[in-house]
Amino acid sequence: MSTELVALEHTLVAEITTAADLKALEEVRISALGKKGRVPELMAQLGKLPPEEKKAFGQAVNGLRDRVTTSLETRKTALSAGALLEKLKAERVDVTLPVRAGGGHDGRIHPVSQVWDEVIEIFADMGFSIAEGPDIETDDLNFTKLNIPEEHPARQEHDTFYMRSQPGSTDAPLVLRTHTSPVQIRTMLAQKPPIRIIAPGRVYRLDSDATHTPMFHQIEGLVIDKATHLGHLKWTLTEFAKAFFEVDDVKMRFRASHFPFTEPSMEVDIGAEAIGKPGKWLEILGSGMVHPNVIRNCGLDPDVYQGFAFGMGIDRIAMLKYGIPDLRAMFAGDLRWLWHYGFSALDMPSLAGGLSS
Ligand code: 2NM
Repeated sequence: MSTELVALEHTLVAEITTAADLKALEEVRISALGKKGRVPELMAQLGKLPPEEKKAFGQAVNGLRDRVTTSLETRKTALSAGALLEKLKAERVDVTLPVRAGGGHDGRIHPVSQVWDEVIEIFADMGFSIAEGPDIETDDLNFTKLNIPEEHPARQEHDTFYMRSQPGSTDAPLVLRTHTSPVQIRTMLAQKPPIRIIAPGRVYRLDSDATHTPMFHQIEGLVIDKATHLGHLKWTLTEFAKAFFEVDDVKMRFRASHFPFTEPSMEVDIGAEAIGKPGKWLEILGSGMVHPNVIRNCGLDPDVYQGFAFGMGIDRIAMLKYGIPDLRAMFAGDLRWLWHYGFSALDMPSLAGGLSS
């Protein structure tokens, strides 16, 4: 190999190993191997050589180019690792620092999250466990097991989001759950009573106007045991209403209603005194004694076991408690709204501390 080539290789390797960062290294690469770089320049001389020297020279330049390429890659790997370490060091965040004071532009807890936690706190204190299930359910768990027959209006397309398990599948369609009741069904299928659970979660209905959003949040509850009766239902829901609205006493009205999965069924209103609007009734939830068919569908003997269930819209009771006028603003993602209606991350609901203090 000519001394010229040896000298160039030494120069290039020296430049590569001393390149201080990825940018400098890239400049070396361009000046060495780029279109007008020193190595292609050498190759261009090939044409001027006598034929008997061409082969050896060409091989020598190729060998040089390969070794320079390898050095470049090795250095690039080393510099990248270093650059990552530098970046990690520079972007280090001390999460133990105190919260920055004031400004009002710090994070806020969404009212739905706040009320979700408040309701869970109340029922956990009464001895309920929290159960969860998937948002995508089978028709069987969302409807059939709940004593909702084929021809029930809730099954019609206008209420339910149906989906196929895969494109073109002819399996029974799946549904986005229209309530969290399938969680109660799963619980009864999986464990023996006594059962005391609440199931908070997102639910979906094909319905969108001033007072309905296609996704909303529910908390449902279920109590099953051998001697559970309507008195337990009334006490539980009255205690819940007092704790949730943070009042010593609350007027309750249990209005006869109808749900396929309960018998008897009741809608529950509270006297609006609880939110400072005396003289009016406000509907807060639906409830009832679990229908014997539902208990049987879950493999339990309705002559042995009975119980009650209830369900409420988290978004709706959040609006009632905190005076939020517009449902759709809840999910619009407007930060000004969140700064106004949101909660401090430090205001975690606790019964001892006052739920919303
Ligand atoms: C409601 C109202 C009344 C309910 C019933 C059941 C189950 F699974 F036990 F049958 N879960 N949830 C229920 C009862 C839900 O929501 C307005």
